[in-house]
Order: sequence, then structure tokens, then C-alpha cells
Amino acid sequence: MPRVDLAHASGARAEIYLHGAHITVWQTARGCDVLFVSCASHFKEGVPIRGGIPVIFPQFGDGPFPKHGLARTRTWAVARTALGADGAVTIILRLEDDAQTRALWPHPFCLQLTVSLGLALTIEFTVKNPGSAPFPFQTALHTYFQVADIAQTSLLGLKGTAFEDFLHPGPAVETREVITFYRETDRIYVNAPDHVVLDDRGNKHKISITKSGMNAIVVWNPWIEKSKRLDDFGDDEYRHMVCVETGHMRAPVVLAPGAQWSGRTTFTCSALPG
Ligand code: TA6
Repeated sequence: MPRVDLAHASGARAEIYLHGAHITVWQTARGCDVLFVSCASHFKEGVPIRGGIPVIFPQFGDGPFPKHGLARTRTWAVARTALGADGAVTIILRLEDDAQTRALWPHPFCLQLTVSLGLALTIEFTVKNPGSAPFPFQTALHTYFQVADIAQTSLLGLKGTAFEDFLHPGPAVETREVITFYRETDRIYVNAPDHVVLDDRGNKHKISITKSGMNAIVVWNPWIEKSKRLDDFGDDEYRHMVCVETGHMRAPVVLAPGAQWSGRTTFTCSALPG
């Protein structure tokens, strides 16, 4: 499968498959491998890669279209590359509608994923509506983080945020300052704050996640039983990953003809004190 490798002067690097414009590797200047990819992942036409950063569009989760939409299983094109004033290495990947996508989702669209690798990793997702009718969509960067040990991993910044829990339906609000992981977790935090921090004490580092233009953060770990049901995921891999996803969902974006929408996420990785 065609892949693009980005290398920054600092030593940071990234790998992106054109299949889904799917980032599978982000290695920081300090040599930290931040993203998780399952050893059992498929790398084949029509099937999403399990891990890294899947691009979810135009539907989040289940619904009338394929789960999590169509963008993660399409082959994207390289539109442009550039070197930013700050030395960041940038690539723009593009996906446009075709007969196959219109058979699934009857709208013309143009998607752009702008990936900038510097001391931080910044991803901007842009949706354009070249058609004559508005269309609604939901989207997410379904990021899989690699962690040394899920029992030594916590997420900060969501206290007081309302969430939808797929495992325990009904309205709820996050009461914890520090979210820890000890069972299957599958929650959408809607109207979530723009900044959260993932503490990976086992690897002695923390990941700062800053979103803009998007309303939601999704937190997922399949834990024991669901891991066994996933054919492209190892039974024990839940111990070494957690998804913290940034996106726009529930209240879909409705894009007018000729209009465009953008959402951005910036990731930084820094050492934990002590
Ligand atoms: O983002 C969380 C979630 O929607 C979970 O419900 C879980 O199913 C996960 O996505 C993975 O979905 P996938 O279609 O990639 O197996």
C-alpha cells in the first residue's frame, strides 16, 4: 500500500498511508512512538487499518452508511507538500467523490487532510461542498495512542462535561478530575473542552491534545471481552492503547453549497516530571 514518510529536522517522523490518509506512525524528536497500531491489523483494500489515526467521515459510528463512514477505506491522493516557515514538514492529502462514494453517500465532496510535522503534530481536516445542495456530516480523528500500561494511564480535562456512554445509556456528566481505565470504555463527550491531557506514566510522558472547530471528544478502550471479538485486534492489546478522538458529532455540521468547514487537532508529547 502506498505510504508517505515525513521527516522533520528535529528527528521527528511520521508515516501516512494513502489508504484512508491514515497516519500510522508519529515518532517524536525524543524517539517516543506515540501511536498504537494493532499487530493484527489488516493492510488491504476496502478494510480500515486498526490503529493510528483513522479519518472518520461523513458518519461517526453506526448508521445508514458503513460504520465510521467511507473516508477511512478510500485511497487518497497527495495534493501538495511544503516546508513551513517554522520548519514544519507539511503534506496535503485529498479525496473527492466518485461513482462508488456517491453510490454510498449521494453528495459531491472534496476532503483535505493537512498534516504538519514539527515539534508538534498538527492535523487540519477540511470539508468542501462543491455541489448545489447542502449536506450534513459528522467527523472524527479516531486517534489510537500507544501506552505502556493502561493501568498507569489517565486522562485529564473532561470534568463537568456531559457524555453519552454506549455501555450505560442515559444522560451523564463527568465527575472525575482524573479519568482512569479499569473496564470497557466507550463514551462521547459532547461540547467538550478544547484541551485534554493523556498521562502515560509508564512511558514517563504526557500527550497534550488541543482541538479547534470541533465539539466532541470520544474515549474508547475495548477492554477484555470486546478485544476478543475484534478480528483485527490482539486479545491483550487493550493493555497498551487508548483512543482519545477529536471530532464533531451528534449535532452534525450542515455544509451549504460552495462552503467549507475545517477542524484542527494539535498533539504535543512532553516528558512527565520526576
Ligand atoms: O470510537 C469508538 C467506537 O465507535 C467504538 O464504539 C468502537 O467500535 C470503535 O469505535 C472502533 O470501531 P471500528 O469500526 O473501527 O471497529
